[in-house]
Amino acid sequence: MMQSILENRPALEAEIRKVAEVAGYLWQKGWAERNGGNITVNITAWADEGLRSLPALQEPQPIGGELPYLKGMYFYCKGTNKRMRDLSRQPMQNGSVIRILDDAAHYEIIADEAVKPTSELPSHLSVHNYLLSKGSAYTASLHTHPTELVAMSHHREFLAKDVLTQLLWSMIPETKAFCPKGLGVVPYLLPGSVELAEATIRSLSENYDVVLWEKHGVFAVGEDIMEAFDMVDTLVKSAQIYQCSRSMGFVPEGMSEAQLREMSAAFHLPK
Ligand code: 2HA
Ligand code: ZN
Repeated sequence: MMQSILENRPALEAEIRKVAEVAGYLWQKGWAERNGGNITVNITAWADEGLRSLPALQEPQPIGGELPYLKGMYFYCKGTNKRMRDLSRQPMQNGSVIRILDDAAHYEIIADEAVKPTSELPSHLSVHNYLLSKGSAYTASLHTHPTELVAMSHHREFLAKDVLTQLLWSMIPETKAFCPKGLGVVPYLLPGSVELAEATIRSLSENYDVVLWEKHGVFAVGEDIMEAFDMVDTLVKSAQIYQCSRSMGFVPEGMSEAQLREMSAAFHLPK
């Protein structure tokens, strides 16, 4: 049995356990068919000397651009073509740890096995580069396919700025409290493309933590993977209340403007 970098590194192991737990939720919720979705976590804070001195398992690979803030950083990445349901049981066989080289343009895989990182690596890494450039404490990024939110993104009227934010906030008080920046919207773009990565960063920079990729899924960032998951889960709860009401034959009334303002004041929310 080969040794895992998680052995004798309880803090790093706890972080990867969270990733595995979230991957299990994504599968159970039906948001992760086949290899759908991606997770990357900046684990540089847990990269001790021993981990930093591990040799590469493979030739350096291009990251698809130069991302200066990532120089010398370490990331856990879901593997390309790997399934969330498998990752939930075996995170180190369905994902790997990479090191970004000093040119900030190449990475190498260092542990546990030579599992090639996600097809969305360029977009995930550009988002991490953006977060670090802003001095953000966020370490985790999550892409998943939540059915109700993707369904809502097929309706043109819902795609205008903050229409969904207001609608989802008004379904249940917790949504505004726990997803206080709302839901950004990115028009349909080819999965894995540089254009999608750039549009995602533009939307995050308008002060959103969760953005909806039209007819595809969501992309969320947070201090850890659990926080990113919780925001998506909260938004989906609202979407379900809306759709449940519609399927019972009525348009839900929604909380009033005054009730939403009262929430913002009571919980010291930004919007
Ligand atoms: O990697 O969901 O958008 C699987 C995906 C890509
Ligand atoms: Zn996807």
